[in-house]
Amino acid sequence: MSKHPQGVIATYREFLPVTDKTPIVSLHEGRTPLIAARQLGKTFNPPIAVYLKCEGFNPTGSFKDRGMCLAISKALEKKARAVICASTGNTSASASAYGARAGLPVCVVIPEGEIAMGKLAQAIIHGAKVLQIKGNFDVALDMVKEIAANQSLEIVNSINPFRIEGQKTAAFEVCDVLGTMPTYHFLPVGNAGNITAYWKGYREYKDAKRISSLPKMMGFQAAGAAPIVIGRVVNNPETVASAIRIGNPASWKAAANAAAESSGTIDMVTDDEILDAYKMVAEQEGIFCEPASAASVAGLLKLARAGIFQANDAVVCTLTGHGLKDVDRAMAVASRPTTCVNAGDVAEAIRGWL
Ligand code: AN7
Repeated sequence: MSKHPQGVIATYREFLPVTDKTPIVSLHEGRTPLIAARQLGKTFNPPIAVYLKCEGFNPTGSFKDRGMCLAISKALEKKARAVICASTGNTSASASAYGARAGLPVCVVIPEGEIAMGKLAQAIIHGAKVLQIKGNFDVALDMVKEIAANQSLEIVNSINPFRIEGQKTAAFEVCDVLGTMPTYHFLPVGNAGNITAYWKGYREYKDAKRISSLPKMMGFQAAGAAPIVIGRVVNNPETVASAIRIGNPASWKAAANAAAESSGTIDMVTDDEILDAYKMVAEQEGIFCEPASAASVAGLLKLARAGIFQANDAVVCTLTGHGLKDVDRAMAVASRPTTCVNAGDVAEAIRGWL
């Protein structure tokens, strides 16, 4: 086997709650690229260094794989008979893949018609039991909590602490690659597990003296689904960013703490700002993320306009999921529609193009 450890548990074992008895279920998640966004940072005044942590490069195309690796390994260790989750799509895709690999049955409960088709396809092809409900993510999560308790199933939503443990490894990777910590870390916020996980990771790296200070945690909700920002549960959350259409986040308090303790913020961006950022990273940086992921970049652009940055700041934005999960959205918003021409007219069509 490789001399390099593969997967987040092998790489960061000393920071994770595993023992020799834990059967490791890994798809070689993690070690995702941290890519300098050269166009983006240049446009600010002053220009700053911006990096994109491209979590869409994980095995199932989202950051969920880091936490799922831990959660499924621990479920196997305790000999769970099956696992269950509610999901806006990515958690269900990841649970289905890791469950398949572990030989554990997976049940996913999702809002009917509200998750991106790529994510639904993933759950189906990996053989999960897919239950679509009339109701949003928050309703699905409430249901899953109740059913899991009654039928002794293992929940693999981020209320499972092993999910947060695995996801904190993304913060370790950022520091390992930069050789230091960023000044700011921007993230989309839905159920608020990921910002909680990054904050835990950064604090543990500081305690271990791998970094000398902590970044400011900058979380962004979609304006139509921004309970933490407005300070109350949103009963009918609405946003084009279906992954973060969540009105009552499970890690609400932990996320608010991460922002407060780090002198960061939890703020919101409109759907238009999200889609502008989504197109910008695709057109100018060559990276195709899903709409929810672009909330981090939209937040960065919003605060850059407000003039909060200084010349030496280094900013990381996490792009949480891959754009190919939701091709319908890409087709709907792309700046350049396709043109159909007769084969004989291609040369002529190109002439007017550049
Ligand atoms: C692409 O899959 O909640 O704040 O059920 O898929 O940790 O919830 C997905 C969330 C951001 C928000 N970006 O992260 C689910 C689910 C993408 C996501 C988030 C999600 P959290």
